[in-house]
Amino acid sequence: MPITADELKLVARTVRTLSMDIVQKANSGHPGMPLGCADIASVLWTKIMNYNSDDLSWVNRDRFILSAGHGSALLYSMLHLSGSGMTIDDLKNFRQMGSLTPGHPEFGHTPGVETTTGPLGQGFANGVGMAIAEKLLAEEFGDVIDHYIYSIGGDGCMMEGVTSEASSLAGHMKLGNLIYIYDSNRITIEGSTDLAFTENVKMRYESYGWHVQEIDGHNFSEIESSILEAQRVKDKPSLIIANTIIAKGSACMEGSEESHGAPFGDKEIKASKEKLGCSGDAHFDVPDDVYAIFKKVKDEKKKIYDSWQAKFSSSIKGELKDKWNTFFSKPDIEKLRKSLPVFETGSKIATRAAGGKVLEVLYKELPNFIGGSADLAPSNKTMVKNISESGAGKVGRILHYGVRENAMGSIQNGIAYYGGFINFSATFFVFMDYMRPAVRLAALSGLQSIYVFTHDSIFVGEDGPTHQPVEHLAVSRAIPNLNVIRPCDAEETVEAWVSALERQDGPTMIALSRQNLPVIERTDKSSAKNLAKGGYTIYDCDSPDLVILSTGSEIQLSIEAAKRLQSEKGIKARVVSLPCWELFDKQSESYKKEILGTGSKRVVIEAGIRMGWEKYAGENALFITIDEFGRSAPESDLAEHFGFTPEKVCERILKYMA
Ligand SMILES: Cc1ncc(C[n+]2csc(CCOP(=O)(O)OP(=O)(O)O)c2C)c(N)n1
Ligand SMILES: [Mg+2]
Repeated sequence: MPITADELKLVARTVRTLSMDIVQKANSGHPGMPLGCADIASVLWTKIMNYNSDDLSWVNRDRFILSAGHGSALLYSMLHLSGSGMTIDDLKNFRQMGSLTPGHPEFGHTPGVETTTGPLGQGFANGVGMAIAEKLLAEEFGDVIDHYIYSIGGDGCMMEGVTSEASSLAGHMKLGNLIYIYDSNRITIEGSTDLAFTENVKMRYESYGWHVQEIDGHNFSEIESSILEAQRVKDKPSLIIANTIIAKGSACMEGSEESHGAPFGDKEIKASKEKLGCSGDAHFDVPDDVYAIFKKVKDEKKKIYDSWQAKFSSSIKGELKDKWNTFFSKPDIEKLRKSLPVFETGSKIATRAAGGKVLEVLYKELPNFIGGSADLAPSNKTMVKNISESGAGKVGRILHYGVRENAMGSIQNGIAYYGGFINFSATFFVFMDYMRPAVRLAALSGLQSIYVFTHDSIFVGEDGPTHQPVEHLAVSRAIPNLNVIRPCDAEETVEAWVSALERQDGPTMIALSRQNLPVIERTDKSSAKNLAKGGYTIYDCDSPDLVILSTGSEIQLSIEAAKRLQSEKGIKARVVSLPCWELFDKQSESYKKEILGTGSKRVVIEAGIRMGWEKYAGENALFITIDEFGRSAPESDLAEHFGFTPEKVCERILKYMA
């Protein structure tokens, strides 16, 4: 029995009363958007989306992204009504410590929440990543994968630059599985969009190559028919501009920016409920009829789910099943190790080039390994031959993001949210600034987004300070739950990748050099495998007079300086490679003490700002760091100017020791 218009009306009314109550009880939150989008959400959850509320991780479910994350009360209401495990008590605990209903949706925290949203625009960009993942998975496994990615975003999402970048790429790639609904209420926090947003969104999206429709977002049949039309358009992503009224259904708040981000107050809520034909005194009330409607919806959707399961069993078997399992399980690292490159001690290779050699193996050995650069692949060394590439109207395992770092970070998170793939992005380290919002969200959401950031210091050289990161290591290390790895040579680069592959519950950043670096001479004790511990002694001596702490390209310099101090001055120095602070911090106190030594003399050598190093070296250490912007000059002149030569380093250490 199809859902009738009266039933939809009842569902939407319940979404409205619930959303008002949720925000009121918390005494904080955003009621305007949920009321304005209640009609759209009711259609989506009852008539459009395929899902199984008893199996929220079903691979072929339609994805729903609330890009306007402030409207979380809407999503939580839908998760309750659809029987996805959210209870009325959860709704009553909106925005409270430890509840399943935080202020903005958090992936990994609340079952049924597909992406962490709140920073506007992110959700729309995440969806593009999901759409890419869906298409790639369908290419591998056929039509057992054939679903849509739906999202609702508001004026704010439409204004954000990240949305523009992502939408431009989605149009180019013809991601027909994307169906975005723009909650065009023409209201943002400061008032009417006339204040700051008067462009023609329809024309803009048409020029991106999208299929665009405009509807009355409160008319059930227009909502449904526009979505069905969007589904039929296979070769273009779809935007449905839904003209809505913020706070629709409320007594006095309709169309007002005041409804955006504050509870209505008891009086307005009572009046609104009465206007909607409900009791003004009932709170968190869900009529039995509404539960009955969702029972009916669930039964219908279960049939679709069951027939999909049958199709899956009959089509994904034998070798295809094995392949499927490689997509959805952790890679066998020990097996992979047999194929990973080894490098000759003393030979010189830039860590970005070593990273490129690793990528060749990963692309070959792991069918679910994908990624790409923001138009810097030749410099990042991320191009691999004979691997499918994305382009106009097609997806590929090598993604050409174009010059769109901002969207790249968020699209890559979308791929990670989706699951089944291991994915990386690449650019110059200095341009990570353009993707910081996404890096932060990957860390917050525990996503395996991997970053290949090359040209990791002033030793970029002639391109000058615009292209020379100095504060970027510190900025990255400041982000909780992000592993920042700066390998010192090719061997550590291999181990950095191993670490990134092992880590499935958070992002890993690999900072790589432009310039050639020698492959360091190692003993069993100083094996690069120690990178897994974050830090280790790479050059040792008995009872050292001082300990040098360093990373990346400055390790060779540190070892060279240590050798000179010993041979010329009889000063004994140990060099500690600390490629990943976050991993080192997880080691036992005794291990850390053993590595850092107990003496009072410590030297830090890193071509970046000093910030943070005090934690390992103490305040009284010598800091050979770069606490200003670099210069446009050849690498050797920069080393001379900033004191990163063995002579200058030894000079400063001698002064410090005295
Ligand atoms: C990147 C970012 N900037 C600013 C905000 C703060 N903010 C939250 S909602 C909002 C206005 C959103 O307007 P719209 O999307 O039209 O939502 P509506 O008021 O219609 O619900 C702003 C500026 C944010 N969440 N994210
Ligand atoms: Mg708005």
